[in-house]
Amino acid sequence: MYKAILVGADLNNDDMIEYYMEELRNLAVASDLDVVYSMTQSLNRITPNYYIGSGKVDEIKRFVSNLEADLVVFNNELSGSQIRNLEQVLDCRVIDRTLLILDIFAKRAKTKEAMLQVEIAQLEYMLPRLVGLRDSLNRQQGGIGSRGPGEKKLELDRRRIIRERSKLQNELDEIVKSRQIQRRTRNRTNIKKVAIVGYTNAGKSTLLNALVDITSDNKDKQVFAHNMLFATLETATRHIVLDNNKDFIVTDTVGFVSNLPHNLVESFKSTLEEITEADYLIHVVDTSNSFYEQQIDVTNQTLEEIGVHDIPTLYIYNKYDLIDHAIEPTHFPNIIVSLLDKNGVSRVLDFIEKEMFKDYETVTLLIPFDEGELVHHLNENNHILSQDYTNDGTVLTLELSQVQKAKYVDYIQ
Ligand SMILES: Nc1nc2c(ncn2[C@@H]2O[C@H](COP(=O)(O)OP(=O)(O)OP(=O)(O)O)[C@@H](O)[C@H]2O)c(=O)[nH]1
Ligand SMILES: [Mg+2]
Repeated sequence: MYKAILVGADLNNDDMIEYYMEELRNLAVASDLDVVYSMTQSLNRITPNYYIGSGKVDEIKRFVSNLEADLVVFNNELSGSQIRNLEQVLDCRVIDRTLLILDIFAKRAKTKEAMLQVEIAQLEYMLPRLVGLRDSLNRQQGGIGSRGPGEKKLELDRRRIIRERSKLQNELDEIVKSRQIQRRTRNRTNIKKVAIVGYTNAGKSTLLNALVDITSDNKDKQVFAHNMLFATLETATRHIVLDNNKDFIVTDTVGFVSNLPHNLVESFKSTLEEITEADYLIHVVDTSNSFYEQQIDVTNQTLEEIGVHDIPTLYIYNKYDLIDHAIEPTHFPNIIVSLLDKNGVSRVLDFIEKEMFKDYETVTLLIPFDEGELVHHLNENNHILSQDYTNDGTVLTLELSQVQKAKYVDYIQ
């Protein structure tokens, strides 16, 4: 295990610095680093050579040698020459937060699409930093940043990178195109689409699995849920049918972290599209994290950045079993639960139903006998409250959405 020292420059006395450093620590652990020390420096402005002041660099150097650290991880994004200058003085590898996140993503990517997305983001990160990175990767310690997904060695030749990037982009475009076609043919136009969003490790995949589990017998539709940052990098979509025939499509996708690298957001655009196209968002919050309020803000800021505005959102304050005090939710509508508890999941389902099918209305339709097909269709797809036969046709009392109501307006009694 490599020993790492974390360094955070606190620009303009940002009151989030403590939170960012905690996050950086978690990212480092997720990348199998042993964090031996963490330090911050208040900074009014960035110095071109080292980012931080040279006095601080000397201090870090002492810690590196006393603690025998293998690498120093900066919370701030460094330029190629800053990386090189810092490494020369500190005599160990230096990486930044972005490279660390890219490294975790590279480790986690499993599908072809995710691998391409990560590799494109890595190449984009490297292009403006070639000089610094070349020296850096020649150092043996701390194998971070030299490998793409699937242990593929990344090359540091400018022209080759540019060529490789456009090749990968073409491959990705092909995959994305075929997935979009699949999605369009699969989805009925009027079916509600729900996207599960939230900070990484909040319990999004756990929610998807629990929803499938409670509404169907199909156990092989479970996705990977695990106590690690960025367990999910790919999108999984499931069709949920409630007892009363109301149904929706739910999508689980990649989690967020603050300052998600811009390149990464860009290359994951196709994955994140599932969120921007949703009718509802379910925002899962890990209340056992003492910074959960900040995590909600980070998630909402990231959603804004990817172009999500005004999608109705249900907040799930999750992992309530892990805390021993009451919490006061600040976002509405919300529900406080533990997704590991079956009762909790039923409450979530009721809550989703109540919030999402708000526009449903009980109506009575009279359908002539020669339109038996329609009666059959409504029985299959809607919640029927009663059904009677009169001389004029079938009388159905059922729940309809406003869209359906407009469609069947001629039959309404
Ligand atoms: N104690 C407790 N653990 C939970 C609860 N919900 C989820 N977990 C655990 O939290 C961990 C992360 O859950 P995931 O569902 O993988 O989280 P995620 O939001 O999908 O995370 P990423 O895909 O990494 O972004 C897993 O180990 C879950 O078992 C809960 O209500 N209580
Ligand atoms: Mg997940």
